[in-house]
Amino acid sequence: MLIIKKFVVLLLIFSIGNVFAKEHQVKMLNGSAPDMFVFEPAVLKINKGDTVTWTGDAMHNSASINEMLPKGAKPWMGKLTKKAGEKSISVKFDTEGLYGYNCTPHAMFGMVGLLIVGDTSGNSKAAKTAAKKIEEKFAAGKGRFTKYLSEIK
Ligand SMILES: [Cu+2]
Repeated sequence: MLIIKKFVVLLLIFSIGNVFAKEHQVKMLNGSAPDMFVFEPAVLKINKGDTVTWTGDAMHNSASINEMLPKGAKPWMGKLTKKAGEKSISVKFDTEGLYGYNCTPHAMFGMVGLLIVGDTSGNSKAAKTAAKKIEEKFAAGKGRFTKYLSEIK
């Protein structure tokens, strides 16, 4: 009987954890200038344990920016795809903080995004400083990081 009770409790804990872990999607949009090559939403707030999947066509990818990774967080890089049978990059976030990422072929055009995972107090200052430096080198999409950072409440 005790074993069954323990099992039920474990099962409950497991399913509650799953209920709270959400799946999010970031799309790649390609509008006309100046909205070419943008991630949508470019600023996404999620909880620790949530997963983000990027969707779009294969000329784009999603890659973490080293200077904008919270301490202990794993870097990622993977392609976007719409092809049947192929999977776009998907990342589960287990470390809280402010993340910056880009599409490596279009980083120079300001194809960047921000992820706010839970509490960002650990690295938000460092990530913001890095973002402003990176933004100075953009050939297009100038000011996007500044705009995105201003959207963080
Ligand atoms: Cu791109």
